[in-house]
Amino acid sequence: MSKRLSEDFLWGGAVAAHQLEGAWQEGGKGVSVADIMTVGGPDKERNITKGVVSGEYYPNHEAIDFYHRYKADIALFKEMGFKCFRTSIAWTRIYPTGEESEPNEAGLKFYDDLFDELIKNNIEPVITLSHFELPYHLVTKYGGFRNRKVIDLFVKFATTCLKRYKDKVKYWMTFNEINNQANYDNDFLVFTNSGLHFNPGENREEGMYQAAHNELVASARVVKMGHDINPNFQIGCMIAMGPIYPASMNPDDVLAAQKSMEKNYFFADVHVNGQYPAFLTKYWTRKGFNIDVTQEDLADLQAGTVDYIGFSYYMSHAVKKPEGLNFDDMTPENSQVRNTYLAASDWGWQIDPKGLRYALNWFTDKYHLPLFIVENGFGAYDKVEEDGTIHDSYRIAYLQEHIREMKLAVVEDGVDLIGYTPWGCIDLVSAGTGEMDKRYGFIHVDKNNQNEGSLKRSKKDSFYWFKDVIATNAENI
Ligand code: BGP
Repeated sequence: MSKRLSEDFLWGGAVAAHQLEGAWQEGGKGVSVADIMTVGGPDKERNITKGVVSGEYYPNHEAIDFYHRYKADIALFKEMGFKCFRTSIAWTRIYPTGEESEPNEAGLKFYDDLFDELIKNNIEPVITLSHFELPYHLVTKYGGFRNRKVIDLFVKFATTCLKRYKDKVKYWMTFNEINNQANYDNDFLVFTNSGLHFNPGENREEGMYQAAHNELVASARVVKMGHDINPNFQIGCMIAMGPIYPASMNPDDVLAAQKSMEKNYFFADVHVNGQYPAFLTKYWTRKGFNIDVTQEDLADLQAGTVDYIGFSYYMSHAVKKPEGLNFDDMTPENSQVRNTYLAASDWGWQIDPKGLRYALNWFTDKYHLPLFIVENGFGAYDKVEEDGTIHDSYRIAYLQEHIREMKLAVVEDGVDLIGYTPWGCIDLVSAGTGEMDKRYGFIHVDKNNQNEGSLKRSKKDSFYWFKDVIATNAENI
């Protein structure tokens, strides 16, 4: 087996439209769920407002103004040697409310131009169709993905994109981090994924499973449609992967970890195998959940299985079986514990490079499909020195350790890996907190949490480091 990554390994970077484009009302764009969220912080939740409220600051509205500056930014990606660039298509640029019968040509043209610019620079676009960008209108009118009507509207949007860009884009993903909503007690995660607000007294978990099912069906229909439009398309799912370890060698904790993995990652089972695993349908029965799953849905799931698994990896987790509760009643709140072997970022995300190797092997053992690491990175505060330099050694250290483990998974364990796109390759608005000062980039953007700054771009130390990693295909790591 080769000791090297393949020469066509897709090195690049990843972003999402709503976190960097800005221009929230330009080119006919409609309001998305990301446009109505304010800024939080390490200790403050991001607030979801009822529509756009005057006087509130919404960081995604301008973001880093990539919409107007993408040519210069792509030149910097090219300078780093990117082979690919992952971004999303903002649904509300194409169908501003989600319900128009015809797409918005200005929105389609923007992505034509963006993809042309990438291709001109030999950078392959890798495109997510839904990255926390649901039209807000579909929340107010239908309650988001809980309503089956939204399946059809998503398929319409996705089909428009797959047809329009069929000769420009080969790698697609359907729903970003679809499994985040497994944490159904978290208002932010269920809202950004599926546009869900729960009524008082409603069973949140059951509501989440219905919305998730509707998304899984929508995804499968889009995969099937995509393969008909262009058989060369590679269409993947996108899973937020944080392996869940047992807190001890107590068999109860080992089983607790396995059960938690099942609840978080069954989404991948459905995407890959085209059917629900038995542990989940039995769980629904025990809980008395009544999920609307039709015969047609089951056929759709079978017909639209994915070509690869895209995933994000930031950290791992650990669980302890809660005393006196059975496995069915475990939630992240009552079972997760800190891993005492690991340090954490300023936002409490525990740093675990070996967990990435573990994740790559776990996916491979379970699904036997090519993998694509489409997000990995270290959110940190950066300091700009007087002379304008930024010495982000902590970020280099994080990425270096993760790339080392990734390489081991490929060259020693034989994992089939398409590429690696670190998250937030240029500083952008944090999805979780809305902060600008939680930075991931190789490229610094002069803007802070208070909406101050010139938006000037500058290269951090990690820019030169990652350029060398790509140029040498990580030979020196
Ligand atoms: C993932 C999302 C991204 C991104 C990243 C970092 O959950 O797919 O959109 O933002 O995490 O998270 P955050 O921005 O909260 O630091």
